[in-house]
Amino acid sequence: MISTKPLRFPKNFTWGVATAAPQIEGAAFEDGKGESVWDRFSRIPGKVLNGDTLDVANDHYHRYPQDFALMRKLGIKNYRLSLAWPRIYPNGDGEVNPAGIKFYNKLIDSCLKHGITPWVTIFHWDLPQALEDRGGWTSRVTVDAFATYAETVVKALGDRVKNWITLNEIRCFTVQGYSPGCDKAPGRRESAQVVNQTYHHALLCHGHAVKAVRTFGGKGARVGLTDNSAFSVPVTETPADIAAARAWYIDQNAHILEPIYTGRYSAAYLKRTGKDRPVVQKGDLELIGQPTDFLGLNIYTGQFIRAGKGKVRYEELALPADYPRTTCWWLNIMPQAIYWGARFPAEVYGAKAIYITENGCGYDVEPVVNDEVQDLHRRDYVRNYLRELHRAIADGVPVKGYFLWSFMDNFEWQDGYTRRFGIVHVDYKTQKRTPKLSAKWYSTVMAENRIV
Ligand code: GBH
Repeated sequence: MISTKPLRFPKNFTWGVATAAPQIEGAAFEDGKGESVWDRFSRIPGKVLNGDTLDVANDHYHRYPQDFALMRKLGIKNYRLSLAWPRIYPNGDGEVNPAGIKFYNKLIDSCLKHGITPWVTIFHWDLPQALEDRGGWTSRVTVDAFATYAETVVKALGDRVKNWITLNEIRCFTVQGYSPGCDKAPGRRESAQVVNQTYHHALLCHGHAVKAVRTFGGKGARVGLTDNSAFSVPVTETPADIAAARAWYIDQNAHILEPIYTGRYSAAYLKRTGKDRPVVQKGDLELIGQPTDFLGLNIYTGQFIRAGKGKVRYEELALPADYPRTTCWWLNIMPQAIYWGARFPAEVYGAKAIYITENGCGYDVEPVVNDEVQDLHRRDYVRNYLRELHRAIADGVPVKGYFLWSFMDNFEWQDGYTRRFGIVHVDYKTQKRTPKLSAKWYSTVMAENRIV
């Protein structure tokens, strides 16, 4: 009989699932929670598909004990969640809302009681609207307010939470919220200089959060950023194309990963941005460049690159119209992105511990057969990415964990509730949760610590 060689993951590999507060909690105006930029943005006609709002979402605010029970049943041991800043500080700064702290205390206790380790993201895009009204990410007022918020939550939860993620995907709440043509909250249209300044302010917040964890996090606390870097895939795995893909990767991520890992903006970045470069104050880069414990990466897709001709270092290739993708126009299926996406930061910046803090896929249509959502497209997507992740580990890339996005279908930002990313199906009329085929498959992967 022919046997298959099991693709095992290292002992102690962290398997988990991820969500974010604004996408699942609902209770958008309950117990003193303030308005977030997404609460406001979703009410502007035409911004979110079908006019969907975050008001109720998955009602996780009231259903978290049942959700944790389901996670336990599926064998999920690690859960990446985020905290809603406007629940803790309804006005962004000023008075803390005790009901917000109380809610997260109860939630973390329940999570732990179900045998699940929480991985807490301090900020996942839901800026208090009150701060947006005072300039939002263009202003250092937001940075100061964030520093206080980060300190407050680390002090409140740090006795039980040991894994902290500072910010989720800086690009998505800066460039995609403040640039012409962008589609995310708050939907402003600012100049290149102002947009570069918003990155810089977000980087400062990352620094403040690292400081808060070091100061108040207690024993064993660890902290890192989650970035959605731009990921490249060499067209051929030959030295010339790999070098080209690496050069492209360095150029694309200079404004976020360089200052975090080197404590400076690279000469190439400063030259490229010229007079649009961010204004940097004394002490900023020291704050931003403090050592972290890991790098979180959300890897979904990539850009094909090959060596350029003559003096041109690289060539970006456009995808054919019929290239395989999910229902999301941007989510082209490219498993090798997870291989190179993990490998380049280890090689270029010396990242010592990498966690894939998100990977997954979204579809509008998922077949129901005999009452089961048979999402074989998701099972296939995840399996193919995991094979490439396994290859990265075998090649010596220090990948320590993987979190599947998402535990359950949820509010997919500008795509509302139409686009489903969950391994658990949510019926938004009844709030019934039903594990899909992919959830059962992933349960076996986690239990056996290998690709099945
Ligand atoms: C993640 O973002 C988010 O962290 C999560 O909240 C979300 O639900 C999940 O993925 C699924 O989307 O303007 O060309 O960049 C994923 C990264 C970056 C994907 C912005 C969509 C828009 C296309 N996102 N991108 S583009």
